Amino acid sequence: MQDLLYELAISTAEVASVMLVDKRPADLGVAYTKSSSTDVVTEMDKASERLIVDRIRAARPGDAFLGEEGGESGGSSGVRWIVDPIDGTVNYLYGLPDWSVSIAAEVDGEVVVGVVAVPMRGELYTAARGQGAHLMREDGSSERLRCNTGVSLDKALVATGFGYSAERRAHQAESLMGVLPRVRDIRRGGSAAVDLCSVAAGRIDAYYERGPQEWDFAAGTLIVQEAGGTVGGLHGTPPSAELTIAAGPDLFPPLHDLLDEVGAARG
Ligand code: LIP
Repeated sequence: MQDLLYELAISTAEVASVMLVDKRPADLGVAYTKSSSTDVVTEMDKASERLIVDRIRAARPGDAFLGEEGGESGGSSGVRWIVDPIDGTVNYLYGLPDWSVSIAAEVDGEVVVGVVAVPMRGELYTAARGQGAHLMREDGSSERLRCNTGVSLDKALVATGFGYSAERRAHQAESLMGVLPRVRDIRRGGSAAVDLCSVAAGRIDAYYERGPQEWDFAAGTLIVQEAGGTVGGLHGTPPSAELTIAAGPDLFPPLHDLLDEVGAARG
């Protein structure tokens, strides 16, 4: 079954990616906003989620879904799909390249398949539990992913992100002031799923953020784990909206302690 879910996630992410690139209106605008005036949704977020859910449901009518735009919808098969139709919507709206389609499949509460498509880079990141993580490129080449190891905190290149409320951003800026002098540098890409795949690919050493939802990190965290990395929140908790951290196994503990010290899970 895991192989079937894996193939379905890959083909569905590819179809959604083609639609998001080929059918993006030149005058794309904001359809509506959610938690704040900067938390935007475009017609393409809705169209992508509809395409993904309809395509998977046609193949597997009994499965459940959690989608960023459509929320939860039930099923009886024990399989749940966790879908972010466009992760990095603001990047997509502005025509920046770092947006992605993120699809994870969960069996009996455990994520076993994760796929993140980054169409503007021609890249598809995939992982199946126990099978490793891979990067497939448009030119047909692919490679097995291994995250960076042996990186000390002061030499770590760390990605992070900020929420959609002014109050949350003020807290995130405060904890960032504590982080910045203690690491090599910070990157703000705009898509949690892309950032997590960059950790898996060794393009950055770590990622942390307060606020990402399950659909932002479900696929990416499996890809990091299958690339040899560690993911979690504070004090042994799993990744969550409270705080999501991803890093190489030796960098995770000192980064965890720094984030705890600067209050990154507060506010
Ligand atoms: C985005 C996340 C990103 C975060 C943004 C936003 P969206 O998700 O991927 O990490 O910093 O604020 O939440 O809203 O584009 O799906």
